[in-house]
Amino acid sequence: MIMAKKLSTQNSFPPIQKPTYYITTPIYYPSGKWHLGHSYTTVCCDALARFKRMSGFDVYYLTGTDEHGQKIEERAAAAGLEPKAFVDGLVGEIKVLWKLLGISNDGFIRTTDENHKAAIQRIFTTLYEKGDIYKSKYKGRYCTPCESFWTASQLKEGDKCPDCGRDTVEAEEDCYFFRLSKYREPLLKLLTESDFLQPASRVNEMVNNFLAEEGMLEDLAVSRTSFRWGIPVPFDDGHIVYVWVDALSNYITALGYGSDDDALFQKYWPADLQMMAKEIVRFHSIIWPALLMGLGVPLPKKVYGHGWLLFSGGKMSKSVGNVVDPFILCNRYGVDAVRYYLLREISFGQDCDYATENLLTRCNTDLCNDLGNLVKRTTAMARQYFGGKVTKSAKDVGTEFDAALIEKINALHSEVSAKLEKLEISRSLETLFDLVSSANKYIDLTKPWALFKETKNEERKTKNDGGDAVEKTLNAVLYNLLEAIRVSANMLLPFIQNAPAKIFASLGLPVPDDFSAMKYGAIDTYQTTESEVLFARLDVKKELEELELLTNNEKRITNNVGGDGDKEPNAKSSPEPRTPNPESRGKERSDNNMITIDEFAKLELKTAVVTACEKVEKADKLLKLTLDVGGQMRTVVSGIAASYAPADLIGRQVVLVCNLQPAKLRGIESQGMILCAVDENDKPVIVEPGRAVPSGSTVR
Ligand code: ME8
Repeated sequence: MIMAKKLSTQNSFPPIQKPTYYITTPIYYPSGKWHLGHSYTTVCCDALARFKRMSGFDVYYLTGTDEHGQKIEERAAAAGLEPKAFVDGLVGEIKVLWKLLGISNDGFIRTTDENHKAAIQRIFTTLYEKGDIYKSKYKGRYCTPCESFWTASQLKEGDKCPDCGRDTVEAEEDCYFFRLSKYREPLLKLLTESDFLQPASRVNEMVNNFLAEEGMLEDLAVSRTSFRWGIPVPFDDGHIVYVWVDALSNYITALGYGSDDDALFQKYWPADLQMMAKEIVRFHSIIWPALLMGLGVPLPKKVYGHGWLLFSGGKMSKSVGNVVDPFILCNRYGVDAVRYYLLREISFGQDCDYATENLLTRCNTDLCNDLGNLVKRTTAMARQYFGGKVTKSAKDVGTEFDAALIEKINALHSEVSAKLEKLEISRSLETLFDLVSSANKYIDLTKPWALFKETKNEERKTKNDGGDAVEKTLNAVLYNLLEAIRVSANMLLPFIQNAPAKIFASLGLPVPDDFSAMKYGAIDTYQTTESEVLFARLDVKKELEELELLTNNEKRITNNVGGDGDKEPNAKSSPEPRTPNPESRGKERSDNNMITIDEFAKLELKTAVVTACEKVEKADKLLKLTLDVGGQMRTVVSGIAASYAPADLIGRQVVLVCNLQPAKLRGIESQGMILCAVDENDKPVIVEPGRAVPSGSTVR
């Protein structure tokens, strides 16, 4: 009976449905080295997804990889691999990169997923049956890197691709067309009469170049016969679905559209925000909505084309080769520093020149000087003056400087939220750090050390106020500072996660998962501990010199293979081995320390990425590592616990001896050995490549 009653009560109060929020990055081409440009979009979306989750939304954050097409087919062939094996290694790497960068994606779609392929075939068939796709003949110019056909009027001077500026080739083939021209008017209306495409500056560009006049928007070739690596048109052998139809549709197929289970699609579509850089805005603001109109599917609410991260004056890009390696930056400066730089330095929507010097300076000024020092100074004073215990004060206790600080604390959430809602990401961090600066200034104004000295003043004590009033003021000052720190750290959580977690630990509080306590006075008593150093000060000159050495080393390796190093990302990207003297082949060792080249060649050494790591129970020295060796997983037990905590190793590249006989250590089968140097204290130091190379690369 009781049970029945309970159930009926539950039924009458259904759980409150949270509003949904669906956010997407582009799906990236696994065609070369992953760089800071990819990290930029993914980190921005991550900050927004985390902000929305903490604001009470039921968020679905999607990213993934765009794996089909001629470009990938050609790159795989150049690397001597099947396309699937080629992309598997790079997809494994991007997943490790996202883990390293703390990306909180809910879904990861690969266009080689079986359910995606089946859904694309259904989408293509539906559009064909509705008459929006028809068969005809294509004759014109084709840009292979962009996988785009262009009409004569669209080409740049010299028959160059209008998107990337590279040469196009003559192409003629039977193909299927999508009736894009039919959607010119609704698209024009969409772009000019709503906020669908942002920032507004991109609207003019799309309208003027593609939509303004009748006849400007031509039907789109949506099948290819010149290569095989793609999704076949289900009813016409030999035709492959155009890679952009395949790719754009990921945003709905990832939610189950076109499958037997479309619950996620029903729940999250239409997307609230689809983010990308400006070079692919045309695909997302013209082709994508037209395809959806053809399918009768609602349109995304907002498409946002942000600017580029520029390097040496041009767009940082795999094909140009001017890329900055996020693995190196994260391993050297920490994930918080890289995320903070990307989110703070770049005025969202604009282009920005990348400079490592700016990253290092941001670290030193904002993170180390402003935030790190504020936390360090405050928690040290709390320990020294009150043994760490600081309590909320009565209203009339405090200093003349309190009101301004408290006002800023109380305004922080609404001000930062308002900016984030407008996608002013960098400005929202500016506001946040304004509070941090104000708190530092408040210390200078209130001089807690002087107040403390006063509480100790013998003369006052004999006057019989025992220093109590001053002590209360000092407590109030520290309380205000702790509140400023707490609220700032709470607001920082969508942007960076490690430092706020350490801050909450030193405040003696759990890490919040929402913004419900953003007002001043939410905590009655703090029991703090002195904070560890949050951000070490970097020697900018020394760092730049060391990074240059690393980059030169990278160039040297690249020059050795005679290319831009990202053309053959898998098997062939390591330098050629030194040519052994034929005379020495197979020769006996000349003395006891020497081995022949043939003996050395027996070692199978490969690079691997650490994807998971944990301590081995009851073994102080051992760590169990899970390694991704070019898409294949290995377990290795290694005696390096004295030098590394498990978390230090996740995402790091190591060198693995792959053909070592497996051995059981503490009941775990160790399938290889990682190479370590031994330092001056006899402790192991892992051997890492001078730059991140695809996992599974040969070491020789
Ligand atoms: O275009 N600055 O994939 P892609 C800022 N597969 N953002 C950058 C950047 C830079 N220098 N470089 C890359 C594709 N990005 C298609 C997308 S979606 C249906 C298919 C980011 O690997 C930015 O988001 O070339 C850009 O739009 C995207 O990576 C291009 O990634």
